[in-house]
Amino acid sequence: MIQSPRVRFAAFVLASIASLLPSCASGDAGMDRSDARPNILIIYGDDVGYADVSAYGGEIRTPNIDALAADGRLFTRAHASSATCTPSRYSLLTGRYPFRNDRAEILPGDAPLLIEPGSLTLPSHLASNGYETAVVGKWHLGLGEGAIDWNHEVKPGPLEIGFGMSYLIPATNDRVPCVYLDGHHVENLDPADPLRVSYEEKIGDWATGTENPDACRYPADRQHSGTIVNGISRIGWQDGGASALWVDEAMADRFTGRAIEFIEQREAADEPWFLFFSLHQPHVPRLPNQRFLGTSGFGLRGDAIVEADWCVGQLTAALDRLGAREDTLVIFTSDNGPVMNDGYNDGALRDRGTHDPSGRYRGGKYTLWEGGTRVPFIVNWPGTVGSGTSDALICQVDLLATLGRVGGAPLSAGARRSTDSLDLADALVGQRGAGRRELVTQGVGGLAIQDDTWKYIAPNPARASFGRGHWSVQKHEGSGNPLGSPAIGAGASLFDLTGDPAEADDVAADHPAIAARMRARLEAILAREGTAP
Ligand code: NG6
Ligand code: CA
Repeated sequence: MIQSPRVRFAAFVLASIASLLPSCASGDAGMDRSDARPNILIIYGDDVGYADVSAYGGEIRTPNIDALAADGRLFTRAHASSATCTPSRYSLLTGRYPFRNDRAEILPGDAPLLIEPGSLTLPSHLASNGYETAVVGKWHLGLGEGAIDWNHEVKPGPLEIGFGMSYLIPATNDRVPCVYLDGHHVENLDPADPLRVSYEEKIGDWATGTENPDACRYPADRQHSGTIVNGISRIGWQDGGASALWVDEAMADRFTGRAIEFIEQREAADEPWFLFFSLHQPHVPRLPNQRFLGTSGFGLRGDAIVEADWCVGQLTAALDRLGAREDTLVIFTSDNGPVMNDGYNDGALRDRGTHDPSGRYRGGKYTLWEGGTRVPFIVNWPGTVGSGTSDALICQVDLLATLGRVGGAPLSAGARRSTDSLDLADALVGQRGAGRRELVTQGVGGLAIQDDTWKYIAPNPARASFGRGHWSVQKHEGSGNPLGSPAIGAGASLFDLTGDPAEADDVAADHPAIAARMRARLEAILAREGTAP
C-alpha cells in the first residue's frame, strides 16, 4: 500500500507523544505539524449503551463498529461526562465539566446557544491549528441568543464556536422544529410558509398528539404529545415550514451523505479535517429506514442501532475508498447510557428480549450508576494505534487536551487550567499510558466521583423528581421503586467498583472515612474553576 506523507509521519507523532510524557505541561509537541496532523472523526452515538455494541458483549450485531475495535483500542472504563446529552456534548466540546455551566442541562429545541462564541472549544482549537472542521447530525447545544427567528439567519451556533461547516437537526429527533439546519439557514424553507416554534403553548393549527392521538404511529407520554410530524407527536409545537420537514426514515442517509461529501472535499484539498458526526440513533423516536426494519431481532431500538452501525460502515468505507484510513483517527463513543421507554411506547422494552444494553452495569440514561455514563469508546487509527483493550479511566471531557496534542497543538498551560481536560494522548493513541486518577460524573440532579477503586455518589435532593417508568428502574429497582437514581431520599452512597462493578452493595456505612475523603475531593473540584494541571 502506498502511504501518504501524513501516514509516514504517524510513527513520528507517536514517538513525540511518548517522548513528551509525563511532561504534558509542555507547550510544544516538537513535531512537524504540517505533516503529522491526522484527520479526526468522532462518531457520537445518542443513547448507545455500554453493551449495545457487540464488541462490548451485546447481543445486537454491530459489525462495522466492531471492525473499528478489531484493529483499534477498546476502552472499558470510558465515560461521557453526564448521563444526558446536552451536558455531555458541552463537556466534549469545551473540555469543561458540565456543572461549571448552570445552563448545561437537557435543552428545549429553541434554547439559546450554550457555548460562548469565540471561546476555547475542540473545533476552534483544531481550526486554529489548520484543521477544516465540521459537525453533522444532532446538535442539542442551543442556537441563537433567544427568541430565534427560524426564517432568517439562525446564529450564533456551531459556526460561531469553531466549526467551519454544519448540517444539523437543531435539538433532538423528538423535539420541534423537525427541520435541518444547513449552516445558518433552515434547509428548503418556503418564505411563504414561515416556520414558528413554541415550547410554551400550542401555536398554529397542526395536529397534536394530545388532541389527535389516533393520528400517531405509536402512543406517547404527555411531554411528547405536541405537534405531530411524520406521524409522530413531538416535544413542543411547530407551525409552518412544511416544505422543510425532515423525514425520520431518511435521516441516516441524509447525515451520512453530507458527512461523506465533507470528507471527500477535504481529502481532495489534502488538508487535515475534524468531523464531529453526531448520530441520532437510537434516541426516540426510533424510525430507522425501512431497509433496517426487523434486521436486529431486537425490535425498533435494535434496528436503529443496526442503522447507526451502517452509518459507521459508510464512513469507514469512504475513508478506505479515499485512501484516508491511515491518516484518520476514528473514535466511536456515545453521549450517555441506554434507555428503553423514553416517552413513546414503541415496543422497545417488550422486544429487547435478553439484550441488556448496559451489560453488567447498573442503571442507564439519566442515572448516576455506571450504566448512565460508562459508554463504548473505541479508538481506531490503523498503522498507528495498535489493537487491544485498555482499562484506563478516561472521559470525553479529556478530548480537548488529548486531541489537541494528537493534532499537533497541545493546549497552552493557561488555556488548559481553565478546563477539566486532561491530556491522555498516551493512553488514547500511545503505548498504553495511564488514565485519570479521578473523575466526576453527572446524572439528573446529582454528581458522583470515582477513582480506581471507589465511587462516591453525593446526596441528591433532586432525585425524587425523576419518575416511574424509566427503564433502569424497571431493570434494577423493581416496579415498586419510583426513583431512577441511587439511594432514595438518602445520604451518600459508596461503592467498591473493583469488587462490585454492578454497584449492588452500598458500603458508605462501612467506610465513613473513605466516603468523607471522596466527598472532600468532590467539593474541592466543585470549588475550582478547572482541574487540569
Ligand atoms: C427528556 C425527554 C426524553 C429525551 C431527553 C433528552 C421527557 C419526559 N423526556 O426531557 O424523551 O428527549 O429529554 O435526551 O420530555 S438526550 O439524550 O438528548 O439527553
Ligand atoms: Ca443522548
